Amino acid sequence: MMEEQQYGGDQIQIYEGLDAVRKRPGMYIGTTCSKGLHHLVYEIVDNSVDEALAGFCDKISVIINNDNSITVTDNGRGVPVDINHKTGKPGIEVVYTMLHAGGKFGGGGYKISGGLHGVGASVVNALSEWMEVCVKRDGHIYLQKYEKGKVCFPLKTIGDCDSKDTGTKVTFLPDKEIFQETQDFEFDTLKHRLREIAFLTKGLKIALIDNREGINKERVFHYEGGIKEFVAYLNKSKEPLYNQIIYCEGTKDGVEVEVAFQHNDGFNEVIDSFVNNIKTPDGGTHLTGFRNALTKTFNDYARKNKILKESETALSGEDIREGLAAIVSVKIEDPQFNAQTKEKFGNTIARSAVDSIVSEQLEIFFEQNPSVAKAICEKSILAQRARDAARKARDLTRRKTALENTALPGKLADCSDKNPENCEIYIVEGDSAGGSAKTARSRATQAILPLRGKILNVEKARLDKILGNAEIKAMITAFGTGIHEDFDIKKLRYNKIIIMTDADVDGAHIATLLLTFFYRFMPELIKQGHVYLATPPLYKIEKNKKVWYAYSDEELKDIMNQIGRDQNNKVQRYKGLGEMDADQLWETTMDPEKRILKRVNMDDDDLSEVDITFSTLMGDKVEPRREFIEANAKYVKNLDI
Ligand code: 28G
Repeated sequence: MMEEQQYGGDQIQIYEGLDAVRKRPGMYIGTTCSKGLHHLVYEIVDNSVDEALAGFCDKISVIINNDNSITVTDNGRGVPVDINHKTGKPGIEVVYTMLHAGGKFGGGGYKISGGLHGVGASVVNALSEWMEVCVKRDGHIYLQKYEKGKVCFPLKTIGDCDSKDTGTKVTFLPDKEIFQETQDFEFDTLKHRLREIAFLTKGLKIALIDNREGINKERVFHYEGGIKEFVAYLNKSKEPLYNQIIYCEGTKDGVEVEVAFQHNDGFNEVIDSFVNNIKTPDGGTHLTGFRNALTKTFNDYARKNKILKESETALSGEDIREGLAAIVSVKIEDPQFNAQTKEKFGNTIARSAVDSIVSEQLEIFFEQNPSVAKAICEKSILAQRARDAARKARDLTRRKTALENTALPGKLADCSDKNPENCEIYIVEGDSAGGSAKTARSRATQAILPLRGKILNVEKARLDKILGNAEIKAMITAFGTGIHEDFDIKKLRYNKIIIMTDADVDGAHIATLLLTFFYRFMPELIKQGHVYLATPPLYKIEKNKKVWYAYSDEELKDIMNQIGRDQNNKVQRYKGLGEMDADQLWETTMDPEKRILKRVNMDDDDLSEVDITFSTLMGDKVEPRREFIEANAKYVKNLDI
């Protein structure tokens, strides 16, 4: 690839041994659960990515082997093998057996990427039952093996190769003593992060191969368009507002900036931001810089071109970002992460670097593409109007909450206990099931809110229309928390919010509509585990006046085997909640002693993935939706949204 700069093993700086890592793994990789296990792979891959960012590597492969070990290979320069004078050891041994503090190495070395904790390969080695490193360099093939971080034998040459053939191959088996909870790698978890790295590193080809017995999966990620293709991916199940993906890049004050975005015709905003290839879910100054630039440039353009008159109020950032999908990626030599969470990116120079690069290039882009600028401005103006209307509608709901009980929705059968800790609310599909539920419930602690028909799809409506919808208004007032920036979990009137729908396709659809509404308007309800799905039975089995209920086909089979199959058996398939009388509904679905509740989870590490899930499930495009349902049937069952 590129001309190699002069480098010797000397440039590496050394700190301490690896015993500390085995004693307190959490200090180095965060946790020793599944997340920490996967983190090992990212640490090793990050070294290959650094080699790619330095311009010496364009291929990486990651293999999950049958014994759950991982092999990572790159075609970089190969880890140096010459003797490091300070330690008298080969460079490779220093890299793999000595703990390097911080991200910076002595001399000309410059580490750009680096996992959450930026601790590197030696930590992975320390936490591995064994690790094997094979380097091709200067026409030779070198090998060294380690156990729990300790060298097994001095670096040896095991053969020769073409001197143009260079690279590093690392295989490691995570130590069961450390990773007690699980040693199983998840293909989808690795896939997700490797795809992200590939988007963020244009031109880099990353393959993920699962060679475990009975599995034969392979994915290759390679994006010549880099983050532009990332934005296209975020918008894949949406209708773009214009065809181009707007892209700005540059370097200022040592900050390398890359930004890409495109609006879609929806109403949600998705901006993923990264520092040195690491996602910053809480944003930071790089994101602030981008938002400032966007707001300023659009308002300037709209005023200058009389799209917005002098007398009219400026467009807010929120209006301009309606339907925006964007990636903001910066690379900086010494990033300051928040010490506790490692998430907030606090370099002030990053703000001005992003702001000035985006402002400058965006202005030029608008001059050259007036139709795109106009489309975005017009959408923003519509958003502004809708927001004004929504504010009025919301003031109305606010006034209602001020009046508390008197303003509770008429259809709500509230519970009598006033301590929210003890209370739950059933959101029930249909008035007739709602009626049975009202009779069946335990009045002290269970409230019932029946909903008529399908609720509004919040993915397809603007805020003013959503807040005007009767069913949605009823839920907001019943829960008591308010929505969006008004949301206050302390005002929640029920500890459990339970969605109870028919056990059929329509019921599942209504549940998804409700979850979409919760996710977009009160995501904390889901994040804090307050949302549940009720599980009504699928079958009632009767024999000699005895009754059983089955909640799945499997359970039906088990029960039939247990009681013996004969003509005295009566099996009834429930088609809806309405077929059960109040007693049956209580016994099977509502009695806290007997019912099955499923709690809805969401991985808040990865909101853009959740966003893609909802817009795929609820959006207009049919094809991506079918694909999603087929590929993720198991997630729907697990209720991870
Ligand atoms: C396959 C699995 C993981 C790697 C290299 C290449 C060099 C290197 C690695 O140097 C010391 C510290 C930071 C620069 C650098 C080779 C310069 C010249 C390298 C990997 C010096 C280590 N020749 N490829 N480390 N660095 N791949 N893949 O680990 O400053 S690690």
